[in-house]
Amino acid sequence: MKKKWWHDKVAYQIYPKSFLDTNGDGIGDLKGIISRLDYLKDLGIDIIWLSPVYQSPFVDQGYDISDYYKIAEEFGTMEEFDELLAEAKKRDMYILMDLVINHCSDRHEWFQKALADPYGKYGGYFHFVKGRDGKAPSNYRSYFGGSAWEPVPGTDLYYLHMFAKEQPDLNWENPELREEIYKMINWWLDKGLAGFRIDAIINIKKDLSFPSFAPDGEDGLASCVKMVEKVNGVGEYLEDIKRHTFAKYDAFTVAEVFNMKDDELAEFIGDEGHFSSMFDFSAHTLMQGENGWHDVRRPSFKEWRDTIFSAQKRVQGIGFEANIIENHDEPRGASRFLPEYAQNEAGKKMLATASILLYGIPFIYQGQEIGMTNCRRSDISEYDDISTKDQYHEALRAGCSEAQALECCYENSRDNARTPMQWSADAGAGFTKGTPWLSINPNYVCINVEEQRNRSDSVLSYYRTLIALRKSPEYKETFTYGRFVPAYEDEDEIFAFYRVSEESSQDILVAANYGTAPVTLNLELSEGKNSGVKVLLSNKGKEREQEEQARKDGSITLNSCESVVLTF
Ligand code: TEU
Ligand code: CA
Repeated sequence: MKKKWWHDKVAYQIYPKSFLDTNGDGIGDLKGIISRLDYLKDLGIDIIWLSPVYQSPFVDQGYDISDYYKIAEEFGTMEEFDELLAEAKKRDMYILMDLVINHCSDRHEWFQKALADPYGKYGGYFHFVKGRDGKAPSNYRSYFGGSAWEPVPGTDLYYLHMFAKEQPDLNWENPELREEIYKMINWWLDKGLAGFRIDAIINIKKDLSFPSFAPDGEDGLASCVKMVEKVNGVGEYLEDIKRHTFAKYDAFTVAEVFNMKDDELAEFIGDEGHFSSMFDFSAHTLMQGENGWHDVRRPSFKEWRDTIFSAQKRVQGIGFEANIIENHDEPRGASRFLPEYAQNEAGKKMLATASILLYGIPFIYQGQEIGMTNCRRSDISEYDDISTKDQYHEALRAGCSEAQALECCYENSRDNARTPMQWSADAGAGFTKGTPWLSINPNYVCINVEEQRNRSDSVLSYYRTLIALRKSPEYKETFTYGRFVPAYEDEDEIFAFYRVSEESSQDILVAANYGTAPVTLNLELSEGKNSGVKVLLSNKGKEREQEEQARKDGSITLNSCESVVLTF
């Protein structure tokens, strides 16, 4: 594998609206981000991904862009953005923006002009398609519910929107549109961006005959993802984008790809792949319900572990995936992946250990480093997220009571991750002096940065130590390039793997006990190697006694919610 500048980096996702508000309007802003760069640097972060900060009506929280060349007023100015770039650079940090090019906002000038003249130049920027028998061109259901087609007023045309109706899909078949997008990407890269996180990109390729599919719900519609899964040829677009933009800048790109075909991994993220990296969502997809949040299933610990292990094995020798516990579209990982008895600081550290030390680029989502959790709401009106509202009603339609539907939202809502960052126990959680745009999780009084910052056994301190270990000169080679090898797979409640490096001749074992009973693992040491065991990290501060046991007995005992990182 060719070495790249970003291989050994640790990344952090900022959801700007909820990060830090400096002017009291209840909305996070660029100034807030600038003022916390030192906090992130201290945590060990190299790369920062900003969820969209472009001008937007915020129907889908900035994923509906009305001007790709402007910063949203709510967040600040272009001067402040430039200052953010400069301040990051001073600290050897890299900024990624979110690239949302499958669709734009219906408020975008292109779409407004298209509506005014559907058969003119800008009509061709979108999928304006004639209805069939006075109905929509096909039976697609959008990702946010309802038909993916919306009538174009005053015509017999419909426009396609795979997400909200305020997010019309762009027509990638049109070379003029592609040119416009490339120009825009290069404009940002010229400013000094390090690259992009690329939104929903697999959707850009459409089957222009827009075939209908057998309905998969009582609404008579079929998920639009069916068309995406069937159509071929997205790779040509992706290659074209790369060649005209990213490749010229050695940019780092991490793509949001669902529904990739199995044999396409190398094509996507191999040495010459379309992207630098893409997220491993396998554990998240495993948790999805077939028909929505009301039938989400709770997989067993083993299913979850084996899913992550398969993804790790699959990517070996091909490229680097980006590993996440959570993001702005997912519930909080501590609430989702930890059994009830492990939803505490030890459990959160255990979860972090594996995620950060897996093979790939770790991405931490804001608040994960202090162990933020899902947030309970007592009424649907307290949610903001468009997809939460859709899923709530979907649950009611499927026969759930209001209380049950709310429970689905508590467990799955995207707003769980979008509540304001908990900086302190002050009113407004240190996030705002005004009224927050989305109400703060009441547990901010105990879970917050200020409380954890100088407490040496806090989740935050542990993240700092964990990242420092991953990046330490001694172990960096192994944690970056070392092979992933599963360990103790026949143990039902142990999550364990080796990182093995021929280069540094190091073997590192990472092991965690997700069960309730203690487990003793015999270390697979060759004769006389006991004395060489070194415990690098314990989530319970038990480095010394674990090392003693390993050296004496060649074994390690992990109590419930205990994890260890050791080398031999
Ligand atoms: O997400 C794409 C995507 O597929 C999501 O719709 C996902 O299935 C959903 O969030 C699960 O509830 C990206 C962004 O990450 C998301 O925030 C945007 O809403 C979406 O694209 C549209 O831009
Ligand atoms: Ca603000």
